[in-house]
Amino acid sequence: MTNLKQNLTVSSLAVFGGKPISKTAIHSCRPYADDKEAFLQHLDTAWQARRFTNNGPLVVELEQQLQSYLKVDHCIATNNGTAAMSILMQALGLKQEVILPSFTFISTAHTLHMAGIKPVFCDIDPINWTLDIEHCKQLINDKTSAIIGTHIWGNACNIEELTQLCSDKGIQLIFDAAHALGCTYHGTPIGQFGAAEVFSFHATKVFHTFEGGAITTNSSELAERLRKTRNFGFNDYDHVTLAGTNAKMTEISAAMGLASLSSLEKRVKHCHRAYKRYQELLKGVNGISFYQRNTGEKSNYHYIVAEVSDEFGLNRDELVNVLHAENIVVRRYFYPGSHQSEPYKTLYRTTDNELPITHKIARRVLILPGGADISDEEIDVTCKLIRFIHANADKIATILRKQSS
Ligand code: T4K
Repeated sequence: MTNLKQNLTVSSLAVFGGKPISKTAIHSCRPYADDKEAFLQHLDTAWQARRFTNNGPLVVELEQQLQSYLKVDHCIATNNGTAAMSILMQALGLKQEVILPSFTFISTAHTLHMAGIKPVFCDIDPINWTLDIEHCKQLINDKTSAIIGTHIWGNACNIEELTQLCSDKGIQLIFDAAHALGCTYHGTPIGQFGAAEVFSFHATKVFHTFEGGAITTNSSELAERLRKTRNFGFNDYDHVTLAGTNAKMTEISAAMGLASLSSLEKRVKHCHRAYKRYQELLKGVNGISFYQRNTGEKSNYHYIVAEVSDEFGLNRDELVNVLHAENIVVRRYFYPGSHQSEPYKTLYRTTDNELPITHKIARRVLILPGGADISDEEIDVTCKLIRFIHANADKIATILRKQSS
């Protein structure tokens, strides 16, 4: 699959017209596709029963298994993480202004905006890259109805301080745990903090249902409202008791979830090994450092997150261009930050000076090929290439910059 150029030279790089090092794309988060037999068995059950959606038995079973895995009272499965966040905002009655990090997937800002709520962008901590509490405090005003923290790359926010702050101010606290299945905070599984937490089970995640998501909460009253909101507000066959939408998970998605939940820990181990292999193979490369996981906590290591600084010799975007040409599809999650994406850039004009850490990290972050399906060979090729680029950075940068001027 890879075309290890034996004598790698600057002129043989694909960005300068050479053959790409990999014939097929090496992705940052290619979905895993094991457990096929188990998936087909679950699917057959749904097929025989002619039960494909509307809170079917596979969805109910998956919710129960997730509840016991996460040690939380309620799990409400949905058709994706964005819809889960949307019905949670609706069920909690969020309004006016909500504080969130700019450095997260754009879905959260969009969900607020589309519900008529102003997203107020907060900066991040320079080490953990989660909400900067001091900045949060400055942004709270009498219109603020909630704070949404993102447990970025599975690293928990400072939950204790955020909980205290929200309780002092009388506002809601919820968490975007899209990256955090299988991760802990103070040894407790993420999924039971704040009023509720939202997971994504998108195909690119460490546990997936093709598309899917879930909300977890210890509040029975909120769980009941969420179940109704997920299904058009129906209370029974005929009675609609609140405004709702269609955010239901299908039985096909639940079949995938049931087939692969028990192998989650195996995939976490694989991701951890991949992370350590990268650290080992890129040790000593100036200008490449790895995002630190919270000490003493369990992490799923699903995203291989690096930071590219000036010492590398090429800037992050130049490195991305060279790697993409070689068919190595590294990503810049979450560049340029939600505050610099439309419509927020034009509507609110939050400047980079107001969010200096977001600005810095968004320009340095590099998601390397990883995920539960990554092979040693793909990691080795990627690292070999990055080492070569670093060793020849002056020459490569000179040609690239001449070409673009
Ligand atoms: N909050 C946070 C913090 C999030 O990161 C996300 C989603 C959400 C909320 C919202 O949850 P969902 O509503 O999505 O459940 C991807 C995912 O679509 C998205 O779920 C994820 N975060 C985000 C970080 O990444 P894209 O547009 O970058 O995906 P795409 O299609 O470029 O795929 C990524 C890589 O994986 C590519 O190199 C191709 C490869 N791939 C992808 C798919 C889907 C495959 O090889 N096979 C596949 O089937 O957004």
